[in-house]
Amino acid sequence: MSTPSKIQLILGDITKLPADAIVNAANSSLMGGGGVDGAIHRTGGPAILEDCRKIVAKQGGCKTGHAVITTAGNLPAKFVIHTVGPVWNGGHKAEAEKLANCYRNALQLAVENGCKSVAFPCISTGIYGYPIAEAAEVAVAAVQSFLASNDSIESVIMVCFDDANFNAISAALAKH
Ligand code: AR6
Repeated sequence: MSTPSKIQLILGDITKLPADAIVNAANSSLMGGGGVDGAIHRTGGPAILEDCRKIVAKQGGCKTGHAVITTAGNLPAKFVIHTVGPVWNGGHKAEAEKLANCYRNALQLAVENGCKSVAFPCISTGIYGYPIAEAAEVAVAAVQSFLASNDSIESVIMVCFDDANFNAISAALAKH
């Protein structure tokens, strides 16, 4: 059974959310970047990058679709879960599966760290060029299927930074 009532949709800045974990759309280096990644490191401060460096020293970065967890530094959240979305490549390079893995693996890591509320940005829909409507379908399906099989997450907040993503997630939620 799916649990759509656990999913909230908001238009806004993910760095402002007091969720147990916020998810970062990072890159494999874990060394920061533009978009939401830049905003999270800028607002959260150097403690996040320090944790990322420790992870890189241990495991050498983060593969596409995988996730790692760090402190949230000065952010109102407790943790940042960094996941690496796929770069859009026309849709024939398993982009949908890799994007779904981002949501699943981030939620799994949240569960393992006792998080009850998790906020996501629209992974891969910025610099990585994933078409917004397709990304929204994948995101909503992946989150709903995770919530259907796991009771410990109480709230997933889909945080959209623009109207196009907000409308796409809203349409995907209405459909599923
Ligand atoms: N809060 C919520 N969403 C945001 C925010 C914010 N503060 N800022 C941007 N977004 P992007 P990607 C939205 O480009 O496509 C970085 O350089 C944005 O409007 O941040 O996965 C990384 O280091 C878009 O809808 O991530 C990687 O190299 C969504 O977040 C690369 O970009 C994702 O856009 C990852 O690209």
